[in-house]
Amino acid sequence: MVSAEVLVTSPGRNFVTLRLRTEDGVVGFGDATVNGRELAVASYLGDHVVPLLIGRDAHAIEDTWQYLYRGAYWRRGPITMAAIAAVDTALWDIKAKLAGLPLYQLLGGRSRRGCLAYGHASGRDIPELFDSIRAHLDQGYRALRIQTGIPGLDSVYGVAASANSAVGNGGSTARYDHEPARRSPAPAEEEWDTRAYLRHAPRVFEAVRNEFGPELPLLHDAHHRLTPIQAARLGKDLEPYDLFWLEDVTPAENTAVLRRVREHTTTPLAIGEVFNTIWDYRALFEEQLIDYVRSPVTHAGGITALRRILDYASVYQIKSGVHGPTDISPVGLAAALHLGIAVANFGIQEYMKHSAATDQVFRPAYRFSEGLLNPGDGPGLGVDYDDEAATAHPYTPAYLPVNRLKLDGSLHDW
Ligand code: CS2
Ligand code: MG
Repeated sequence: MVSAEVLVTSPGRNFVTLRLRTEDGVVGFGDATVNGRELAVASYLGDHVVPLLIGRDAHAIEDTWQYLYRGAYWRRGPITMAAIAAVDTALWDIKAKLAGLPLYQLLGGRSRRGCLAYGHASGRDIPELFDSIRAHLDQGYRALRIQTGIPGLDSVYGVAASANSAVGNGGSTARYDHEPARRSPAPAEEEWDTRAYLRHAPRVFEAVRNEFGPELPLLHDAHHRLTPIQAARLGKDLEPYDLFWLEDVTPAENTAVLRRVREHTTTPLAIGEVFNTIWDYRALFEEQLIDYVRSPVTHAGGITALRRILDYASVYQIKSGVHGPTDISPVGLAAALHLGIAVANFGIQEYMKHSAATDQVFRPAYRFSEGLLNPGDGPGLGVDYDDEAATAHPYTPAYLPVNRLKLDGSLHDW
């Protein structure tokens, strides 16, 4: 490599991108965005990784991965792994461009017509939710994540603030309030009440099944907020509504608790959007405690690492369910789609459309049609970086909210 640039832009939300360039002028991109901690990973890359890349062989993807992972001594962690992911993704982009092939061809070729995508349907109440579901179905979605407001709580993370919100797409496919971060010098504070949530969630899914029938795959995200026994109860209570998955029921540090959840429910479980290595999944795979892997390319150490995780998962009939909110940049999403189109154990891909301003910077080639995402057939990842458009959007601090219990203001799990 002759150059490695760390690019930070904020077309509505912050993104960190690595651009590598070879001596013959081939350019590759990698996503290193860590929502709410963007400058930490930009500094890790700029201070500690970029100097090691100049002069390295751009073809040596595996060796570079091992060099940055084993060589750092301080292994794992979201910042380190996002930095490695960006290098790895950019090197795959370069290799595919040099081969003149879309990246998925280097990963084994096409295994399916497209990657089944799920969108985010939400509403403050059930009528708003139904509007949002209808709007998504009209746009072609064939699987939907369902989140709603909870009676007694002013706002709930993952729910669009208003069906007519001017933010994002507008109408009843509006982005939710924090999208998923909010530009401000400090996190917003939200109230949380687990008992109210546990009472309300089954009613929502009952209403959705009554209105929309048994076919539509429905997903739900509990955002790490439950204890093991609460999670077990939610899984059991949702069984009649046949969820595609229930996501992040408990905090991610203590994965052993999923044994307790699994003992009690046949609702499929998904976890891993905040994991960063294959080791986080070991017990979960070997004991078959989960059904879907949520890691994105961006936070799991790149295409090389996520491919390895998914191969390991396949031994246990566990499938991919890659994280795809707007804080995964178009570069990270493109990487997921090339992997998703190729691997045998693809499950589903989260898809929360980026803003028009974001797409102007990255110019992604991927397309959504009839519920499926396709990465495009040009050489490489199929993304670009428009420096002029990017510079018009300087970095702006933004944070995810925090939760405090409505009962007494204690800080609660996220
Ligand atoms: C969510 C994300 O998409 C999801 O499943 O959990 O919105 C998540 O909260 C953000 O990506 C956090 O950065
Ligand atoms: Mg999630």
